[in-house]
Amino acid sequence: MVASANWFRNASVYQIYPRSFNDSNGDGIGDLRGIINKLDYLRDLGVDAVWLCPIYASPNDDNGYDISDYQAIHPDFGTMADFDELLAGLHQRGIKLILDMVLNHCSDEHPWFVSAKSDRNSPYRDWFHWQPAATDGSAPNAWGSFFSGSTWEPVLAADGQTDYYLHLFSKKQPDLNWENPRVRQALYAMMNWWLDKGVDGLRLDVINLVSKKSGYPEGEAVPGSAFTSAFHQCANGPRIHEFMQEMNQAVFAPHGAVTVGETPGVSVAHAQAYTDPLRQELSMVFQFELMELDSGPLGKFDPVPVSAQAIQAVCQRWQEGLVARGWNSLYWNNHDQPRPISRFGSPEKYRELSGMALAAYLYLQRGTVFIYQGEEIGMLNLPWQDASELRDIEAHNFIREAAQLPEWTPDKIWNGLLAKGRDNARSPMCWNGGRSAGFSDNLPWLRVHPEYERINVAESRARPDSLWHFYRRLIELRRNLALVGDGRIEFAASPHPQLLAYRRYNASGRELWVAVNWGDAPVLLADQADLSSWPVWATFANQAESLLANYPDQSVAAQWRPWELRVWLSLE
Ligand code: TEU
Ligand code: CA
Repeated sequence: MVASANWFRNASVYQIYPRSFNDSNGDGIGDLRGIINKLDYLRDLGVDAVWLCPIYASPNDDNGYDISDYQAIHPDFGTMADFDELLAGLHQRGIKLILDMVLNHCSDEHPWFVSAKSDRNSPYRDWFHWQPAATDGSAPNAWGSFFSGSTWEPVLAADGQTDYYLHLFSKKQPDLNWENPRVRQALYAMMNWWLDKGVDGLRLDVINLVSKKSGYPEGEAVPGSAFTSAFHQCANGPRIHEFMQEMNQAVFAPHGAVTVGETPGVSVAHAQAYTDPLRQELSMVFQFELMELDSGPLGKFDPVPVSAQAIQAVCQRWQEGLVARGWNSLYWNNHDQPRPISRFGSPEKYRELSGMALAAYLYLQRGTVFIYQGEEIGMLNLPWQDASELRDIEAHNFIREAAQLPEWTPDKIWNGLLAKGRDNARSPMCWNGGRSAGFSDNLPWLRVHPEYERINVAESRARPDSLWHFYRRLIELRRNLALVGDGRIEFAASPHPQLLAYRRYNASGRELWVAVNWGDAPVLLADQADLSSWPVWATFANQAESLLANYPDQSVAAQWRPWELRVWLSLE
């Protein structure tokens, strides 16, 4: 067994978006009791931990990422007693709980901000970022928010003066001022309160944005980047590592809590600094490079095709970059991203085959795995009909903003949303072929996938060769094979652009080989020349056992079938 402080190294974490997981009381919104009712499902899948997206009191401008009380459960989700029961039920089954902490901003309805906004002399005024208007009365600088429009919102004070407050996300998500030590202490005390309850870890929302440069320098938009200039000015700011170390000492270390920082835009070098155990900052971070591969010149909603080689290049850079210091997280999707088979796989022709190939390719690398609800049954993006079906603030703000810009036609806007909109992931979990896919006995808050009768948990569990059973085996294999947690990795130069492979090895002398044909087209390696630059599968396979496969017959031939996956472990 892996030492307990490092339990996360071989672990698979299952992410739950509570609004969309399971509705127990028929109001169309998933809730904590709904999760409690599915605890045996999580045990059967075999996951080591659950990451729960925000469940706190919130006006839901951004579905709970705008928190108005960090120590209260949103009534839509249930009560604190429900929470305690959920935590106990997880622990009874040997599953750990990771809570989502939104520390960069709170809700504009949080009492801190209500006070700060109403009175310049409020003790909470300095808990936020306030700036006077520019000389012409406009916003302090030209920063653009993640959710379109300016990052600055004007507030008219009693004396007739206008001040602006900073919000990197929606205007209902004012940024907290981490320069003020009282803010940091309040957040640390709040997190300690949750950890004292027995919570095992924390996912820290956009944590690399909390240290702002003094003077809010405008900077320039970086061409070809999915992120705005505000983002570039605020990411990995001047005091960020000091803050992470202080928080580690005050909160994480005393509880032995595992942490994963959501850090858009981090480089390998940044990630080393955040996750080197000697520095005592974070256990790991979510980096975004796989998620940015399909962003075109106009950003996230301008999707471009992604090659297998591009995927391997990102994986290789991160795996090699964090091998000596630091730790990777491995994920294909979350509540902000589209469904991975729709995005990187073959949703129509080879839904399950490509789902298996994607999962094994990434999740047998070195790092902690994060599986997003529905991924294990191969859920897909939705064929949305029109904007009235969408619920996400990002989508609606984008539609409004892009409609004013000449480079965006209505078709281009809509195609971008179909491919990349966040509601794709937030559509309710499909449990069975019954009413509302078994998610609710009422009309859900967001449209159910129209193919729920074909793609659902009951169907997938009933079929031994399904994607669900593949995920269960993969999770088990990760946990039981030390090589997956601690082994080194070497990526293979490929004889064909569509073939990706790597091997894992450690001091034991055993080796794990993983290879995938990344595409719908079969690949035939014709001659010896091709094979010389490729792992010699035929030789290796003679002294190895097949551990996982997505075709029933694992013949080791020069012929690679569509999305064929081969995972081999050398014999002892
Ligand atoms: O996301 C921050 C983030 O960087 C993105 O994933 C972002 O949501 C998306 O790319 C916008 O294009 C986190 C949360 O995961 C997200 O749900 C919240 O909306 C956001 O922070 C604000 O709290
Ligand atoms: Ca409910």
